Amino acid sequence: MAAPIEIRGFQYWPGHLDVSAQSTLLSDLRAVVAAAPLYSPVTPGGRPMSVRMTSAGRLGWITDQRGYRYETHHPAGQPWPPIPPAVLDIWHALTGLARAPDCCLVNFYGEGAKMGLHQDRDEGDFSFPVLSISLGDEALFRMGGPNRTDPTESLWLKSGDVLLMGGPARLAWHGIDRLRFRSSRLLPGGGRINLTLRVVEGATSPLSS
Ligand code: MD6
Ligand code: FE
Repeated sequence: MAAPIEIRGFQYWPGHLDVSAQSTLLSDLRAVVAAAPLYSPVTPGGRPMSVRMTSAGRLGWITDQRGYRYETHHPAGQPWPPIPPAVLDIWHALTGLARAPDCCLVNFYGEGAKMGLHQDRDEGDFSFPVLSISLGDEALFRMGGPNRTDPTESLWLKSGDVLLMGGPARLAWHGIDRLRFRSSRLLPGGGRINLTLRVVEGATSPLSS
């Protein structure tokens, strides 16, 4: 395994997945989306997000007028499908953890979609990292520090790139400013898929009730 590049505490493996591994993941994700269709989430403030979203795993991340949280079921009522084994393999190989993630959040970016600067802090234990896998069109990823006003640095994430946000960077602010729509040929209609793998366990999890 090649050593990752370190940027602002993030560990970055550019081109970790070759085209054949990317295609395999894509077909696995088509099965996920068939069982748990992408939907357009709304922020707690009532704003529609420009990405479409679904999840795989024991828990899925949800946002709606009631807030940000993890749920055991898709908004349409079915349980989330399992995380594809090929995705779990990447998690175990790059994190070195025996513990499997509870959630694989799937974000789909169509033309013009972006994601505002945020922290990932709905999980119960920040000692576990978040692993991100990019597929499809290139996207401008902005990385900051633990405070919203910390200086930021940007990076074009490409299809097959993998990024780990752990340790001191676990609560870093980050977001996607824009896409180079149709810069990749992986998705026939263009667009980008980002997978984020998370351990959710903890007292705030809905599983504890
Ligand atoms: C994206 N990524 O790449 C958005 N979160 O589309 C994230 O929000 C993210 O890349 C946590 C850890 C790594 C990430
Ligand atoms: Fe995030």
